[in-house]
Amino acid sequence: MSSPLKPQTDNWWDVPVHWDEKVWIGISVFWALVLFGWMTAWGSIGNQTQEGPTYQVSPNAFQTKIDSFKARAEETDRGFRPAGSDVYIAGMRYGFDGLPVVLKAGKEYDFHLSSYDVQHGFGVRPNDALSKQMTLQLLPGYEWVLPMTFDEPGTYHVVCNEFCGVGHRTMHAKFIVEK
Ligand SMILES: [Cu+2]
Repeated sequence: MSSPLKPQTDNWWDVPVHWDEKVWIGISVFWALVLFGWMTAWGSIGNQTQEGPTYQVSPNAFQTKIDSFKARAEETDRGFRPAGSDVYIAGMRYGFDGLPVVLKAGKEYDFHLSSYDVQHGFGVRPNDALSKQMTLQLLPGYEWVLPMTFDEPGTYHVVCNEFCGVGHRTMHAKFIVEK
């Protein structure tokens, strides 16, 4: 079968670029630079960028912190955490240690995030709007401290979205935000 394209006869590779094509190339390059600059700037000025100090911690040491966090939560009604306190969460095959907890809406909490074994995802989404998802990473050996505030009361669903083994799809947890 022959090609449906007609063979070129003239020196088509040596034809100057037409002026309107140059204009479009210029617009594309300009827009690419705008987007690149915006992406870089948003890392500093965007208020949804998650930033917080990270400390080295062994999984055992972090488990000790989680255990004392859970013991303190048991002293309160349904694991309620007072505003301004610290919340400790560890990913592990296959669950989240430290959850569930009950938080106060509109109040800032310092979340301490780590993992006991491998890298896990920490995807948080309100139960009634599952597409509104925020995704963070839980890394073994590191404790990431992030101040977070949940303004809307409700149940928040936590999933692992970093494939971590055969039981990955069963990694679910939740926390509750009250008015
Ligand atoms: Cu996983």
